[in-house]
Amino acid sequence: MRTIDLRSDTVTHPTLEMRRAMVEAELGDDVLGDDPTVQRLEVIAAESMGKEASVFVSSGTMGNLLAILSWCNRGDEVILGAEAHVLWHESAGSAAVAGALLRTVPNDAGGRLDPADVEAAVRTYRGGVSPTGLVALENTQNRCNGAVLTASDTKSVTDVAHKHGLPVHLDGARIFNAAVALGVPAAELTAEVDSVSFCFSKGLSAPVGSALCGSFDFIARARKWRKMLGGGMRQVGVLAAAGIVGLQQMVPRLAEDHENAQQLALGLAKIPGIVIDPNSIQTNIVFFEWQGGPGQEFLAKVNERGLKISGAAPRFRMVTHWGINGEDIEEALEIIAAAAKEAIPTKV
Ligand code: TLP
Repeated sequence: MRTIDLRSDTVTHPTLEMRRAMVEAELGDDVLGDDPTVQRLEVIAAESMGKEASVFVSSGTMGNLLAILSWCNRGDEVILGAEAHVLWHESAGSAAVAGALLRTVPNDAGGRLDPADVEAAVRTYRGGVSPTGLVALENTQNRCNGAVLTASDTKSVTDVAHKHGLPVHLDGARIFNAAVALGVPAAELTAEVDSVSFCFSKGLSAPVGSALCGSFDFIARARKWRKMLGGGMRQVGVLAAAGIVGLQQMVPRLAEDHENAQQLALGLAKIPGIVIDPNSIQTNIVFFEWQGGPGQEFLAKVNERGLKISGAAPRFRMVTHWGINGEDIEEALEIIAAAAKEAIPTKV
C-alpha cells in the first residue's frame, strides 16, 4: 500500500541534485577549520539572513540551544511565547543543559507576542529575582498553524528587548516559508534580531542540519558551545553540500507547499467532525481539531488507509512538503473523509 506522509516536512529526502552535490563535495576536517564546503555554506547562510557569520549545526534544536547558551548565564530567564517549539519539543535542553528558566507570554492566534507582555515580563537581578537574559521569537510559529510574523511584528518585540539591553533570538526553522508567504527576502524578517537559526532539513529538503547566524563574536561563542556538546563534526561538507543546494534551489518552490496546504485546509473544512478555519493557514502547517468521536479510533482509521499525520487527539497536524502534490492532497482528503465517516459514532 502506498503511504502519504504528512507528519512533517522533516520527512523529505534529499533531491537528486543534493545527492550529487554530496558525492562531489570537497571535504576537510571542519573541527580543524578545513572543510571548504562547510565554509561556503556558512557564508551563504549568514548572507541569506543578513548576518556577519554563521555556524553549521546538526539540528534546529541544537541551534536554539547554542543561542541560549551563548546569550545567557545559568539562572537567566528567556522570555518566549507559550507555544514556542523551544518550550514544547526540545527535551527541556534550555533548562537541563543551559540552566535557563523559560518565562512564557501568550502567543496570539497569529503567533505574535504582545510587546507589552514582553516588557512586563522583563526582570532585572535584585534579591532573589532571576534576570532576563534573552527574548526569543519563532517564525513561522509552528504550533500556531505555521503563522507568519511580519518584519514589523518582529520589530515591535525587538524594540522592547533592545530598550532593556536584551538580545533577541529568532527560531527561524521555517523562516523561508515566512519569506515566501510574505513575498519578501528572508533577511528583511531577520534584520532586527541578534541571532537566528534556520533549518535545511525541513521544507528545503536537505537530510540534516541547521545554521545559527549572528555577529562574529556571537558565532565564536556558539562554536565553543557546539564543540563542548560534541557537535563538532569532521568531513561534514557531505551534509553542508546538500544544505547549499537546498538554499539555492528549494526556496521558491515552498509556495507550492503553501498552495497544497490551502487545498488541504479547504477540503478538511468540509468533512463532518473536523474543525478548522482555512483562513488561519498561512504556510505549510495545517492543524485541525477532530471533534467527531474518540480520537484514537479516528487516527487508527486514517493510518490503516496509508495516511500518516502527527499530533494527538483532539488536535492533529499535517504538513505539506516537497514530494507531495495536489493529487496526494485529494487522496489524503478522501482518506480522512472515509476515516471520519467510520469513526463518528452512529446515533441510536
Ligand atoms: N519541529 C518538528 C517537531 O519537533 C515538532 C516538526 O515536525 O515540526 N524550531 C521549530 C519551529 C521546529 O518546528 C523544529 C522541528 C525545530 C525548531 C527543531 O528542529 P530539529 O528537529 O532539526 O531539531
